[in-house]
Amino acid sequence: MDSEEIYKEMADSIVELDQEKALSLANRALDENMDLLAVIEKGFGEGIRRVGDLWDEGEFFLPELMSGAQIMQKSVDIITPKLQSSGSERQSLGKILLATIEGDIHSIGKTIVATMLRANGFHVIDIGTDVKAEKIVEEAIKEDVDIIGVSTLLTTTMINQKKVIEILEKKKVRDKFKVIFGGAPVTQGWVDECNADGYAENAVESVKLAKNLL
Ligand code: B12
Repeated sequence: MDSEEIYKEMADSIVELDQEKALSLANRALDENMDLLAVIEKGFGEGIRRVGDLWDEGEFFLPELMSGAQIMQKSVDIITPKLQSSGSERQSLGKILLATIEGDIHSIGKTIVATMLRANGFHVIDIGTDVKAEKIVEEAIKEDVDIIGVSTLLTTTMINQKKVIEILEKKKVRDKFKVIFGGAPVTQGWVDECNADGYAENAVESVKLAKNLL
């Protein structure tokens, strides 16, 4: 089986909600020294997006969506230590605070972004999901980070991303931080409207963006 076929098997394992197959493929990726980023993006990531589409089309219900997400998370957890170790010995390129905004519990994409940033030499502080804008700003000031990254997957919570900028402006500390947004509904237009500093569509682009900003 070539890599493309294995990526397809990985995606299928998520759609089929077959945990045993997914975990065995994640271990195989480690054993065979596969490109782990491609494994996440083209393999398991493609699978969870298809699960989302099926949910959208009414083919899947919430239990299936949750089960797919859990299998995806467990598969990524197997790969993460190896991905991260490649960045651990380098000097830190900068400090980044990551959070999913208030009202939103989606964590998979943010966790992948955190992993990739760490693997590329950034010091990442991930303060979790459903985090209030006030708390994000408070932590960013306390930790004296260079970049604040705010994730959201829901259109209804995008507005809370904007709050982060508003609070920074109100506290007169906006120029101390670069603020980046991410998550499927985020666009350049939204970034411009909020006066943020950038957004990235995936983990690889997030690393490029962070490097460019610092
Ligand atoms: C998995 C999933 C879940 C899981 C989340 C598990 C978890 N721990 O994360 C569960 C089942 C819990 C869930 C719940 C819900 N979900 Co949901 N979910 C998804 C799904 C299928 C996949 C998301 C995902 O993990 N994608 C894979 C990752 C790798 O991609 P990603 O998240 O986009 O992240 C990448 C980029 O966006 C970017 N990125 C992400 N964050 C950041 C941050 C920064 C700073 C940067 C630079 C980049 C960046 O890089 C990442 C890596 O490449 C999507 C469908 C989809 N197509 O996205 C729906 C989806 C996001 N969910 C949706 C909904 C509606 C819900 C619920 C409201 C359902 C409900 N009725 O309860 C709840 C939300 C509850 C809440 N308050 O948050 C909708 C949102 C619709 C909308 N437009 O608002 C979607 C789009 C499904 C759909 N098609 O309708 N969900």
